[in-house]
Amino acid sequence: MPDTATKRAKFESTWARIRDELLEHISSVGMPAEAVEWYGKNLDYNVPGGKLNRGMSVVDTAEILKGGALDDDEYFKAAVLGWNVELMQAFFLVSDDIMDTSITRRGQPCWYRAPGIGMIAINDAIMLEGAIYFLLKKHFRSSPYYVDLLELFHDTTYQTEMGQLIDLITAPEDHVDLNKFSLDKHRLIVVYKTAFYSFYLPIALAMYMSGVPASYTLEGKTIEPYKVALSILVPLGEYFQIQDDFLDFSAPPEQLGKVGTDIVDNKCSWCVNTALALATPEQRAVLDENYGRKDPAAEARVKEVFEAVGLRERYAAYEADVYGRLKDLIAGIPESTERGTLKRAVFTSFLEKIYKRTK
Ligand code: DMA
Ligand code: MG
Ligand code: MG
Ligand code: MG
Repeated sequence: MPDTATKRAKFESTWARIRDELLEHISSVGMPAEAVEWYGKNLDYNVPGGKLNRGMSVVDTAEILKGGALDDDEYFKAAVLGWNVELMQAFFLVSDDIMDTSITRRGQPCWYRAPGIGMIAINDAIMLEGAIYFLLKKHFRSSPYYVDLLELFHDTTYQTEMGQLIDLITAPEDHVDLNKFSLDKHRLIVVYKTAFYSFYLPIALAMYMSGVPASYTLEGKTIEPYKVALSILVPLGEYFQIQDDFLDFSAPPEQLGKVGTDIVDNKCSWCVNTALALATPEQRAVLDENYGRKDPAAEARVKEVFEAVGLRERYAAYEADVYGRLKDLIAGIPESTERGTLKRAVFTSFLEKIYKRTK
């Protein structure tokens, strides 16, 4: 198999065609040149600059399920689905940065803070979402699994929005009450706001494209492959968001590409929940006084408590433990060499992409 850089370059090379299809379409329905130009900037600024893990996972999974290289047509179809996941990600991130009052994303100002953009970014986010359904219709309208794709994108969007809702209402701007946080609440938030769209969506898309049926029989047992996939990808997504929470506190912005805002934003993150469980009464008082305050000195005092309770060591222990548990879960997946069935490598490949990530 080609190395990651080669795979990435191949996936990135399909973006220009997809972008042109979107721009040609809005031009063909009569949008003026300045609208086409605006949309082009929106697409270029917000879609291709990330890690592309989600998008590339569609292609990788399709290859693993086929058991060999995709032909040009199969590759392009998988890439369209992959870029659709990246479009969905861009739609969520542009909105998320407004709601989280974030500063930077992927090493540049958040789109709503870029010169001349402001709240037009809300409509730009909604147009990024619209692009998904334009591309699905254009490339999959005559596929037998078109409705499955549509439902999957719609259901996943709705789940993510529910997750964003509970993320936001658990973090009111004007009222800090750390008693309302818990690791159970955290799990619910992260499964809904991250795991479904970042983990289940790309794999399930590749499964539909590869003709994986809703159920099949293996050694006399009925397997429901989409449910099996969900049962691995939800805990994998939970791990990924815990990494996101930890990096928000611990990683230098130059490395992360974004400035962490969780402490100032009063977020129910893994870090504050873990610190609450470890804090002495004095440390707890510091957290109560300083968490969720729009003041860099208060944020620094919270970070001191995070360091003092040993959050970095806790995180390292959590990561080692969850990696082992996920490996065991994956090893338990019933597998066969038959076409159209689930393969363990789909999940190992995704796990290895995120294990010990630093950005
Ligand atoms: C991520 O939440 C969830 C979505 C749906 C974008 P977040 O605010 O922790 O993301 P980030 O740290 O990238 O702003
Ligand atoms: Mg955010
Ligand atoms: Mg957020
Ligand atoms: Mg975050």
